[in-house]
Amino acid sequence: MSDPKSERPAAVLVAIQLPGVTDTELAAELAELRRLVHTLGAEVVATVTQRRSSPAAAAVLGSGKLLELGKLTGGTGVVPSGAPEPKNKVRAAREESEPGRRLDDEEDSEAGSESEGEKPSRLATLVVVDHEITPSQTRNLERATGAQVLDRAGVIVEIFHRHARSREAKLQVELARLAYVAPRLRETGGGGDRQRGGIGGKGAGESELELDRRRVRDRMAALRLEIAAIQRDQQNRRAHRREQRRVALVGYTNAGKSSLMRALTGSEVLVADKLFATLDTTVRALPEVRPRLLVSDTVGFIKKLPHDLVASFRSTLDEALEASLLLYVVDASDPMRREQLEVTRSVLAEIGAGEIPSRVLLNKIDRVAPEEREALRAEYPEATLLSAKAPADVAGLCEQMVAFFEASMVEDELLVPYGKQNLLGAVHEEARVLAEEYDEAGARLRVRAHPAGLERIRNLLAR
Ligand SMILES: Nc1nc2c(ncn2[C@@H]2O[C@H](COP(=O)(O)OP(=O)(O)OP(=O)(O)O)[C@@H](O)[C@H]2O)c(=O)[nH]1
Ligand SMILES: [Mg+2]
Repeated sequence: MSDPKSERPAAVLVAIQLPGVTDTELAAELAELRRLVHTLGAEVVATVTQRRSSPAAAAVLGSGKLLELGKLTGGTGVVPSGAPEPKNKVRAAREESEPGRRLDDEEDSEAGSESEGEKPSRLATLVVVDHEITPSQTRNLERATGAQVLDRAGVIVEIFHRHARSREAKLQVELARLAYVAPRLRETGGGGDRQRGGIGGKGAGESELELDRRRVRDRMAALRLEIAAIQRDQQNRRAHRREQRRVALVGYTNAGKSSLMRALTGSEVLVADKLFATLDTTVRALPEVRPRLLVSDTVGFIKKLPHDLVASFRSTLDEALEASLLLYVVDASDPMRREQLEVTRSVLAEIGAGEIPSRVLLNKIDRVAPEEREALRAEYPEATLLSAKAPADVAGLCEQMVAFFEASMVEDELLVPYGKQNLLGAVHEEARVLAEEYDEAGARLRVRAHPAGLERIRNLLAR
């Protein structure tokens, strides 16, 4: 009797509803967090939310809600006081003031569990907080719940860790993980958190903490060096592609970028109903399109992407920066599509891609009801509505891409002498041959190409 669902670790989501955050916004936020947790391989069995002006300093939730959370995880629901911590006095002072804030804590609070207030069938071993939490909040929550505690950034870093496939992505993720772990090491004062970095063993004269910090620093430095070497290599490869026309598929995670990439180029890139399925950029040529047109599939975006990951994955996005056309892929069936497009736009603007010509693709239109399609057309008059699953739509997109570059192409005549027929392959890569005639001098080709491509061919022919 093995129920695969029950083999997934059970998780509880914790969120504070800050002033100004509507119920709908909170629900959308939690839905995304639930998907992140699901991608991580856990199953959300309950959600604890609380209205507060800010997360409680000690353990995010107020004491009453913390007790409730403790019941869901089998923990005490109380942050033990008198723990041997450097910050203990401050924290103890805060905790003493908690009873006075209890009323405030309970104000308007609400908790829901997945099964309509019923007790979840099993105790949760993972608590995921929808806010950035400090190392001491993490520790306090861990003590009060007896469960592992992650915040949103932590969950995303873990997903990246599991999905990284290329050497570079693996190194980037390790760097981001260490950056996430390092400040937590700093405040732990040694002890149990050390193994998170996968490191240990003490040198003479160094405290555990100093040693850990040094090791993390050394490892981060080594990683940066190795990544820089890989990137130099990639830059060389990219320089070769630079002459060619490039289109980049960019957008929120799960919007359908890889699906479009597959449909457009026939490449076997991974498509999965998971967040951050793609972490590496893949570049492929559109089949049968001349001159060659390259398409790149890129890592997806998410709101509140941890800063270290943004930095890490910037290099992956350099690919997008070199494109002449950006296709913003949006999941049209997602109620949060507007915000998702906004996040994508702002991250790309941040890395300097704001000026690149772009088009919006409203994907997954097959999942949108006809009347809503009309509303979408009105809202995004310039956008293309399509489905990566409809071959006719994909063919239309391909035409659209070709048309975009057509405007900058010129027509010309080339003479390929009989002695240089070996260059015909190169000509066909760089140009579309409209007509060809043979006379005593060689092949006279009427071609359409980009000026730069034409120049390259002329240089080859002149050699
Ligand atoms: N119904 C429908 N589903 C789609 C469409 N395009 C993509 N999907 C599904 O959406 C999910 C995500 O697709 P991907 O192509 O992996 O998305 P992505 O943008 O590459 O996601 P990341 O790599 O995580 O950033 C998959 O389950 C796809 O099958 C579409 O046009 N219609
Ligand atoms: Mg993808």
